[in-house]
Amino acid sequence: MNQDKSNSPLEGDQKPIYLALSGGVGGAKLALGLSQLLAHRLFVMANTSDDFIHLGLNISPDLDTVMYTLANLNNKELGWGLANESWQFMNALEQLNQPNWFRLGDRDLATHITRTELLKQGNTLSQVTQRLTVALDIDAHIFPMTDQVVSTFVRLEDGSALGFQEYFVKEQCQPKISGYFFEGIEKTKSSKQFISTLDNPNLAAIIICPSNPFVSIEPILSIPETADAIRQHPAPVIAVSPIIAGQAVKGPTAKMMQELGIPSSVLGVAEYYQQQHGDLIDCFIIDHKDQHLQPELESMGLSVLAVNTMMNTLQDRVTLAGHCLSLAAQWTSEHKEK
Ligand code: FO1
Repeated sequence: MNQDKSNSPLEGDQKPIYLALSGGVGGAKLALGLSQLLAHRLFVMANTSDDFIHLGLNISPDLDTVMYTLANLNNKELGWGLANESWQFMNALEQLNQPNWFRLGDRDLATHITRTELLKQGNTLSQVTQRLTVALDIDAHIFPMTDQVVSTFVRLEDGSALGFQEYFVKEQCQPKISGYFFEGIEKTKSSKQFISTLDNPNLAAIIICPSNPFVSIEPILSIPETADAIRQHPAPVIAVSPIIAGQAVKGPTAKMMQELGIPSSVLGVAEYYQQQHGDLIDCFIIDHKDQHLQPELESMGLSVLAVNTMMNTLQDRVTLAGHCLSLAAQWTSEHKEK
């Protein structure tokens, strides 16, 4: 079992390290590809504004998806939770007429019970996550974006607000949204691992995974001082588009874009990031189906690479991860003085 989970630069290890910002499924797929190439040299900061308390348990869906995927324990059919799951607990709960819209598998329950108990004992979410990743024998360093509580809400057309899991799971993303907000974000601080990863002289690139730009990546970048700290870092910031030919591979990204009045295309994603965060992103990886948009993206000052971004197989994930690393190296050699 890998016991070395410290975030300090490994002694005598001058090899580059990489920071990935990730939401759930799409982000976890790229993180898996990166972890195959980098092992302990990969640092994954996951969104925690999807987190909520359900049936008294602290659920951290994106941390869980990244952890289970990197441990190769993820449920590939569902896209969340653990493989080889059983549902005795849910069946018993239904018999007691308790809410069953959010499904907790019998094996998955162990994670939520452990997290809840360790948090109750006074551990931070970062400490809990570190214990879980060590126990699951994951080489990469996975940590939450913050140790404070942040909660995503979507704004509905009638002006009311709906908690993210209720919108996403209970309502299956059906209601039209007019916006979203992250309750508590202004009081949060970046996790210590984020700061120590940015301070690590071996940090070679920051990779924005192909996760939902609005409700997965935006909460991370909205933590006070986070986007500025990333922008000021000399390493390139590489974003991988979550949109291919106008469609999201999975999840409500394209639907949300339409409802928010943002064109559902790689251009819409790039323009959104630029409007929110200026010149934060240096390089943009798009699918070759969107290659015709490359000149327009380049005119926005982005270095663009068009490749296959559809990650169906493990090999697809590793290949895309390899493109991220090569693009980072190329950008760095061309921009020695950022
Ligand atoms: N997603 C679902 O669509 N239905 C569920 O019942 C469900 C349960 C669940 C339990 C634990 C967990 O960590 C995640 C779970 N998810 C479920 C996934 C998750 O809520 C969403 O995919 C993310 O929040 C979006 O990134």
